[in-house]
Amino acid sequence: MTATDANDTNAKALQRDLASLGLLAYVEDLDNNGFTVIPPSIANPDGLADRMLSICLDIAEARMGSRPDLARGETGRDSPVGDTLKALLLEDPVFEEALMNPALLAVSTHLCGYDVVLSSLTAFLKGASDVPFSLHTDTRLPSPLPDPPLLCKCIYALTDFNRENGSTAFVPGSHKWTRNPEPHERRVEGNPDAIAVDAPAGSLIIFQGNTWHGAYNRQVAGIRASVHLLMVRSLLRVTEDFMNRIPQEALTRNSARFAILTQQGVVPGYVDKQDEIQKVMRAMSYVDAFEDESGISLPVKR
Ligand SMILES: O=C(O)CCC(=O)C(=O)O
Ligand SMILES: [Fe+2]
Repeated sequence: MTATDANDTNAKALQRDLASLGLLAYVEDLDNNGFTVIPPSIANPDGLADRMLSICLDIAEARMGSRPDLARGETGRDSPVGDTLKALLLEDPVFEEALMNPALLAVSTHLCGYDVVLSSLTAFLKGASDVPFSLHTDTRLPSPLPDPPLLCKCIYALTDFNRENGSTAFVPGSHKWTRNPEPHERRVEGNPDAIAVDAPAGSLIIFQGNTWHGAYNRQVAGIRASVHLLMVRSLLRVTEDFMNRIPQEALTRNSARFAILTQQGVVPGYVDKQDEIQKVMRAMSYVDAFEDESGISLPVKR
C-alpha cells in the first residue's frame, strides 16, 4: 500500500467512526470554534462519569486523608485550579475505559492522527476561589503556533459545568489565530470575547491545543470535579511516562490500540546501536499488532 492509499484508508475509517458515533456535527463545531461539548448520550456509556467520580473520591480520600464534600466542601482558596489527582491511569480500570471511550478516540484522532498518545490523566477538584485562571493555550510553544494541532485536551465533566460552578472559559475561534494570548488579552472574568462552557455531568469537552482557554472562578459552595486527558502527537515529549509500565493484564483486556495510546509504539531515546535495535523491535511489535487488528497504517514510524 502506498502512503497516499494508507492516508485515504485511514481517513475513510475515521469518517465512518465519526458518523456512526453521531459526532460529525461536533467535529464541525470543533473545527469552527476550537472546542466542542459532546453530550452524555454519546460520551457517557454505562454511567462512566459517575463511576469515575466515585473512584476519584476514593483516591482523594486515600491520598489527602479526607473525602471531598462535593455539595458543601472547599479546596484551597488561593488556587484557581483546586486540588489535583495526578497519574490516575493505572489506579483503576475505569480510567482505561475513559481513555478507550470511542467518542474520545475518534475526536482525538480527527485532531492529532492515529498515532496520538496519552500524555497525562489528571482529576481536578475545584472549590470556590477569587484567584484568576488566565487564558492560555496548551501548546507550550512561543507564538506563532503551528497550525495543525499538536495536541488536544479532553475534559470529562463529572459534575455540572456552568458559569457559577466555575466552568472552563473559551474564546471561540481563537485556534485560528495560531498564537498565544498577550498579557493584556488573558483576562477571563469580564472578557467579552470569552464564554463559559455549559456542560452537564457526563459531558466530554474537547478542545485543540491552540484554543485560548482558562476557567471562571467557582462562585458557589461545593466542588467541581473533572478528569482531564492530555492527548499528544507521538513525537512530542509526554508528561507521564507509561513506557514499560503498563501491566500485561491491562494490555490484554484492551484492544491493540491501548498499547499505542500508552506510548508502547514510540521508540524511546537509545544509547547505542544494540539498544536502538531492541527498542525499535519492541515498539514495532506493538505497531504491527495494532495495524493487523485495525487495518490502519500508523503515519509515524521510527
Ligand atoms: O479547569 C479548567 O476548566 C481548565 C483547565 C485547563 O486549562 C486545562 O485542562 O488545560
Ligand atoms: Fe489548559
